[in-house]
Amino acid sequence: MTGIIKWTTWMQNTNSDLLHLTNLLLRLSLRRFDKGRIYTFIGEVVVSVNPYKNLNIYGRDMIEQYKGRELYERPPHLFAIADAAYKAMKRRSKDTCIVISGESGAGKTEASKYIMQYIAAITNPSQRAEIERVKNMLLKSNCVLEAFGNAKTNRNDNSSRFGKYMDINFDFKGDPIGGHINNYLLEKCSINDGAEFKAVADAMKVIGFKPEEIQTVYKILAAILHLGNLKFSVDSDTPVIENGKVVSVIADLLSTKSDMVEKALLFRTVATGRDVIDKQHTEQEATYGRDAFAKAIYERLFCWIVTHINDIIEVKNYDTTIHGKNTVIGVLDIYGFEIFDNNSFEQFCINYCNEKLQQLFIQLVLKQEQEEYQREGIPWNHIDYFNNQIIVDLVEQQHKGIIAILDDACMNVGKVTDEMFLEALNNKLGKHAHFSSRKLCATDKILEFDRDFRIKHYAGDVIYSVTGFIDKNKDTLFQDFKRLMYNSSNPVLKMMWPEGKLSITEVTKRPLTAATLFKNSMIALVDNLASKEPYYVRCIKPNEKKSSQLFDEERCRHQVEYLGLLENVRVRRAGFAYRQTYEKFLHRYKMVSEFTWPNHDLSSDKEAVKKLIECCGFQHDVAYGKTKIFIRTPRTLFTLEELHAKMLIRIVLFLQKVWRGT
Ligand code: AD9
Ligand code: MG
Repeated sequence: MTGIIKWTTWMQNTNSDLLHLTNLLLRLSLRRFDKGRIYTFIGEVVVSVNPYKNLNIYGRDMIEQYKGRELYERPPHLFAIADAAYKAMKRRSKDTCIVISGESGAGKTEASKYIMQYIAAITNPSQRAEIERVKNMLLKSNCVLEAFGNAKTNRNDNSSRFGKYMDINFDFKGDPIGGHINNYLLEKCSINDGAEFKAVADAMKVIGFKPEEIQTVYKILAAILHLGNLKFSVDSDTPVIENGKVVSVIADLLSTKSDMVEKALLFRTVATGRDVIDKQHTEQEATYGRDAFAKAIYERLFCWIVTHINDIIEVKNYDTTIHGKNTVIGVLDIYGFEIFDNNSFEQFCINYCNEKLQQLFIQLVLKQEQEEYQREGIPWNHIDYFNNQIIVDLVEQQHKGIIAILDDACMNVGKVTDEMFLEALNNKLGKHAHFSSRKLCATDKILEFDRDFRIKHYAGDVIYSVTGFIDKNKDTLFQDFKRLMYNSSNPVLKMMWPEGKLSITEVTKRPLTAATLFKNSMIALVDNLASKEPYYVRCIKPNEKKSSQLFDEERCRHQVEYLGLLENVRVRRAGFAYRQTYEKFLHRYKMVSEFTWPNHDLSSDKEAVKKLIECCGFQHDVAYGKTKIFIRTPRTLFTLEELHAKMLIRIVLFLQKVWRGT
């Protein structure tokens, strides 16, 4: 419990600078980490430090301790934030969302699982079988997606290579009735070794995949592994397949013919005017085609699994005219800011995603908060914060942003190279304060290579190598492979490749590029989150060694900075935890004062609220705006809630007496 009390008290008493804030947060986290207390509150944000060991803090007894309690009543815990989001959804019919962020291995996915488990545990008090079924589906679908979307990386043994946003829908009673998953696939090349084969197959069966579908899934995975073993050599300038046997194995697994697989690997059908010809690949093209094919099959498989799960878990038979609005809690488990030694297209996308989330945070928490104080005429020291909209624009602006410039380069006919893309960046963004490259500042020692460019992100500078940007963005798969899959005799596979039915002369529309697809999905995600009441979980990875003993201060300091925690703290320090219009506030609490219950005779609701607050002795902890009362610390609100509850009981007892005539 002490984590939050000491912290907030300190925050109110000091005017320390940012460095001090960081140090304090670090020291506090370290002390708590040492004692196995991995959670800390900053306002409604839970900061979590990965303990790298199993803690006995997620059991049924713990769940009972948080169920229905107010946020600050119990020590900081994920369950407290899950309960807060659930209560807001249930009491006020508000759609809410929990945004979990942090770097790879910081504990996001574990946190999202505990949140889901908590919600599953506290709902369905009447034990209805249908609700149990929905909950079971939601939990099992998580397990299936992890099996397909996770991989062992050097930063995390169970790294999610996709961002996941899951909506859980609730009925008017607050019981889950279905859900929906959106995935943001990051890498299309990492597959698990199949050790969990049985567990995953069982989970798929429970969710409702048919046996032949499960079999197809495993055949596709096997085919991808075999594609990885396929080798080309060059014979008289043309590529040939070295290990032909592999081709027939792949053809078998994909329910197609060996000669057709071989042809798709070595030739490309092109339309020249009215003629259609088979053009032989170079060895480089064949290798590129093979890898693109393997990645595309994997991507299709993953998307098909998500779609299938969504079909099964979507809300069914809910009549809003009878049952009222169904509400939603969204849980976002998304990759955090990544800075590696070598940063490429994937890191560019991830870091752009984090800029978008930071912008959302600024809009929802910082900007809105300050604007509201101004509107209400509350004295307020303006907090300086860096508005990262300029970086979001640098990446996504139409015609002028990096993605638009990349797409332009990819549209060029003829051979476009990564260097040409970099040249275009230099020409168009040369004067941008957040962009630089070696060509633009030759004296900059940090920019070591000609192929590098640097973005000054809100979280720090990241140097990206342009190598691979064009290929990864185009993400082209020769139409021949799509036709090959569409003509498979396996109906599940065929269904995954509908555009394979187009003949070469019909294929004219250029598919959207990878970066544009990612950008569109990020814009949609942020719009969706912005419509909900957000709660935040910020995960910190204490060290690179996956150790439960080490707290690497330097690494943690960096994370504290880029998770936006300091801005959080500063707003909290200066701000108010709760605000409400005078009318609504009176409606809820008027019974706690004789001056306001049952009605007041003061000149306005505002005056009545002032009287009520003075009666309770809270005048030091509130501010009065034009239309709203602002309460600084949650404790005041809890005390008001307690008084309200006590008065309710007294009123009920009184009424019972009246009815009984005693
Ligand atoms: V990545 O971006 O998907 O690569 P995550 O999701 O942030 O990453 P994850 O939740 O997978 O990290 O956590 C990494 C590992 O840390 C887990 O496999 C656990 O071994 C360990 N971990 C994380 N959180 C906890 C926890 N609350 N208790 C115990 C934990 N161990
Ligand atoms: Mg994860």
